[in-house]
Amino acid sequence: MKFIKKDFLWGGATSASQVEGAYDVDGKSLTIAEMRPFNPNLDRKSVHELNNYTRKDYEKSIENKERLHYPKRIGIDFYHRYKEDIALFKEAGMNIYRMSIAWSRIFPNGDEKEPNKQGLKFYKEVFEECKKNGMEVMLTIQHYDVPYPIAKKYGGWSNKQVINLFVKFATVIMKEYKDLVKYWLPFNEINVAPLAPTTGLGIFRENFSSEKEYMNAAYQGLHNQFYAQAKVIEIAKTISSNIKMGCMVANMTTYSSDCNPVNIWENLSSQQMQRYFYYDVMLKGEYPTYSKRYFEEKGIKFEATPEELKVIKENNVEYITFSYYMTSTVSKELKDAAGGNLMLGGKNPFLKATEWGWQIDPIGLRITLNQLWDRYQVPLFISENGIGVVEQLDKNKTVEDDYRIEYLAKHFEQINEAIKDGVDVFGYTMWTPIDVVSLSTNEMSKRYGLIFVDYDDYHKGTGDRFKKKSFTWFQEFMKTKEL
Ligand code: BGP
Repeated sequence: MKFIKKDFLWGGATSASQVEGAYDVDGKSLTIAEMRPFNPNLDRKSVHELNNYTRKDYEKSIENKERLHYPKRIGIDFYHRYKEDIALFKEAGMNIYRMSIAWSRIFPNGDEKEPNKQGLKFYKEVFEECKKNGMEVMLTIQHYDVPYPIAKKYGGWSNKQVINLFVKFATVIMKEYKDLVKYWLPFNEINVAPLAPTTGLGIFRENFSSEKEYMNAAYQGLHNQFYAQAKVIEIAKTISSNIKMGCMVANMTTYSSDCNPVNIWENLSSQQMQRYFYYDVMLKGEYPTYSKRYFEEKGIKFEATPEELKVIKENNVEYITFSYYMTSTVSKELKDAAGGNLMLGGKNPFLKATEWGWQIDPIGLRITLNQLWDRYQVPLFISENGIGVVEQLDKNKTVEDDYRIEYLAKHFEQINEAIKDGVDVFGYTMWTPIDVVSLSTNEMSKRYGLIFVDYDDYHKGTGDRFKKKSFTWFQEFMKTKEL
């Protein structure tokens, strides 16, 4: 395929808690991510039930010295092997690496006076390694890994004190890394917060007397993140003009299940509250009118002061990044059954799905890019996209992952089409350049990488890295893509 855009950023994305391991090394504290229970027997299509784990389930894991049941505590040992990994990303031809920084390494308790020097040193070395290898860094400041001490002492993001802790953390790292990191994303998939409050906000259901209180806390937490992000943008302007602030949304594009206007409306209103609401707040700086009706009808209440709203209004992001894995469908019937909160929508008879039920839709990416461009007219970046598959090394110590090559090639083609449509897309980081621990299932066996990592779900294996067929394909694509 001939890709028409020359100065395009191509790379891979990972997150701290899914790759680093070394969960208790050099002063780091435990995070929510590393305490998330692991249930290897769970049916693949119902992994989202993991959101029902309770505080007790999480806390039990602190006592549990059996680290193997908590795969994120070992990750792929990126903490010790990052040089090897970054060299492989370079060899693949990548010119950007999206990664995240663990708050728990910099302020392990959240409220220390001084940052942890060992944590700062680790990331400086990683960023320098990226520079040395000709890669830009895109840095997510929080990627689903609220430090447990913050969840415990402050009750997570619904507490406004957490805003100050986060802003302090972000300020420290912006000052420290302003010359090494160009692209900054305060929160990963900010729209997942109300859908999975423990993962996104570090708040637990049992801390609230009713479901209603819990939802109020979730939206309070979300508002606090919107405000914290705007505050960070405000401060960034005083630190360096080199810092480019963007947002990151799990872009759950859906279609109406048919052409019945009833369903078309339900789809639109669901797209408003699951996608546009977030972009609207972060790009237009205001809570959109439709959200006010939604909150009123659902009885959702949270505190947003005039001062906070002013900061949100005045400090918007410069560009949009989003994750794109699949699309699904929406109907009134489905929505009613899910109580309005559809995480995974309905089936689309025109699409094939992965083992986890994620429906593969390359054209949906072109549709999404056009929709976002029409509505916001800011540069767009696909910060996650990829296919999770159960894989094993074959006798030649590789994986013949033709399905991944097909998945990536078809999505690249649609990005190209969107660029021809006139959409301003400036980069792409695949999820993932290398196998990592899965976010939702906590397994190693849901693999996304161009590079195979020799660990199983119980971390048996050498941890060694092996190139899959898709690695060579991508390398070739990088050499031959341009006109
Ligand atoms: C996104 C997250 C990533 C990631 C990816 C794949 O929502 O930002 O952290 O892991 O999804 O999800 P999973 O690992 O559950 O397959």
